[in-house]
Amino acid sequence: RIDKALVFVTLFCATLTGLNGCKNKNKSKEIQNEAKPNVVVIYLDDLGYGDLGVYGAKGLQTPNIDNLANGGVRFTNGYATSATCTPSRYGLLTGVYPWRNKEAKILPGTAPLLIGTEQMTIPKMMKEKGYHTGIVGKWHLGLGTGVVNWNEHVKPGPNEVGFDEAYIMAATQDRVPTVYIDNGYVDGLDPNDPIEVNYDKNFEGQPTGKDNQELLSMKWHHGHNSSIVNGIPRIGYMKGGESAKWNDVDMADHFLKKAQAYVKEHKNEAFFLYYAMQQPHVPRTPHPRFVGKSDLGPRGDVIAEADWCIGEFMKTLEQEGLLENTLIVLSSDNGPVLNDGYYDDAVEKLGDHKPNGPFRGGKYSLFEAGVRVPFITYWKGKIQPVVSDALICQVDLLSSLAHLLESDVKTKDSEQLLDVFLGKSEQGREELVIEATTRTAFRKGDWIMIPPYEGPAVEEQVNIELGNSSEYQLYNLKDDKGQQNNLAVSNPGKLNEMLEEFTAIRGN
Ligand code: NG6
Ligand code: CA
Repeated sequence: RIDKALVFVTLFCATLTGLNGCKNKNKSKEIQNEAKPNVVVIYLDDLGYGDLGVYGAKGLQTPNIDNLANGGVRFTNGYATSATCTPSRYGLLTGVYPWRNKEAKILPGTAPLLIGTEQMTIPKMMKEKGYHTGIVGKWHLGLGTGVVNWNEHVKPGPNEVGFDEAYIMAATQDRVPTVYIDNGYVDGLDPNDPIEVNYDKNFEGQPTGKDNQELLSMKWHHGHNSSIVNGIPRIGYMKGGESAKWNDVDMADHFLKKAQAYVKEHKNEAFFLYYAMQQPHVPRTPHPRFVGKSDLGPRGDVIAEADWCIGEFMKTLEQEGLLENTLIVLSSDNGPVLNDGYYDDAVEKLGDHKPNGPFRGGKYSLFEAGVRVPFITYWKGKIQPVVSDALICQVDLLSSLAHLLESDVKTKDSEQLLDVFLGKSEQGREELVIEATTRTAFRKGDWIMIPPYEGPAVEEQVNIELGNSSEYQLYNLKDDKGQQNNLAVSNPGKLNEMLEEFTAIRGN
């Protein structure tokens, strides 16, 4: 009889476990969860410091991201490592300053994998701790080892540097190949219509943005005059792969569905998800549901679209009962740009919105707005709402997440600042080296020092001040957020101190 009763209880428990019913089982799951929270990094592309409601946006609403910020830590001194995409993503995932790698520049769609397969990465560190790891969205860190055949297994790529699952676009929305890649295989490819990609020359007889303006639904301003896909001229040439080509206006929904499916599939194990959204990078192609959602034209509309996606994604976490057990980090890979190569009204409809917030410069710039980005952490029940002025950088996530997971992984450049990320401490970094198109500058405390660089003061095509000058520049960001008052001449003591420490870190 006792045996029978036991069997019955066990069966009863087994049945209820799925419905969160059996106490003992749940307890062990709780203990496991306590030590192994899920981590989600939501990474936007070219979103500026001032582009969110909570950071002062005008003519555009971002209620879902604002909710995260208002319920978590909103950083005012949060940095990407670099003012462009590839290097920032490299710094985020490897915990190594991108300027240490000479190849960490904006990559074409045919570039080889930038991260060494032996290198430590956030997903690798998490895998070592028993996590399942996934990426959905923009990769832009190179694929393969040289010449890639897009019709075969494309590797090495994200799967070889720590991601168990990878559903990506290879480079950017404005670069070929304009297809999704599902764990190394082009999604939806018809073997009878193979893909060819070339960044140097066109395939015979294929129309281009340069020669076939009549075929365009979006006009190029600079660059972006090679192959035409969905009426949009791109960077680079591509032939074939018709059935695999993405639909630009559906991209946000497509990635969202993949991110939601990933969560649902892995809700019963600890997971790390890198959700790398394409907005508001060019070409800005809001789904028709979002056209006109902002006063700012397509650039504002796609930010509203991204915000909606994040709201839907949060709903999924909530519905799956994962909110209390998931740390969310939201940031952007670099600062804002208006005209980045297409005519899309970003300049014309700007109104009094300030994508760069109070800062000078923008994408590509060594001034603050190139790298100072929205930075938010959220963890329901674990993080108390606060605005933090602590100095932090995306490069610090590797060591800090390692600490959270009780892993001893650490890199020289990645500081362990878990308490800062959790809003329990304001003791951030002392100093930081920032980078923009291979140039570097040095922040220490409230001060920033930009050494002299050759090159134009303004990149005319995008109308952004790059930070180049023949003089040293020294600013006190506390009183001078907009970097208007160069103190290099009046404060030579500070300049020398900064220069010495900067040189020691840069090693030249
Ligand atoms: C630039 C492109 C720009 C954008 C950028 C990469 C031209 C003229 N400009 O070369 O449009 O694609 O690369 O942006 O082609 S990033 O956010 O991925 O770094
Ligand atoms: Ca970017």
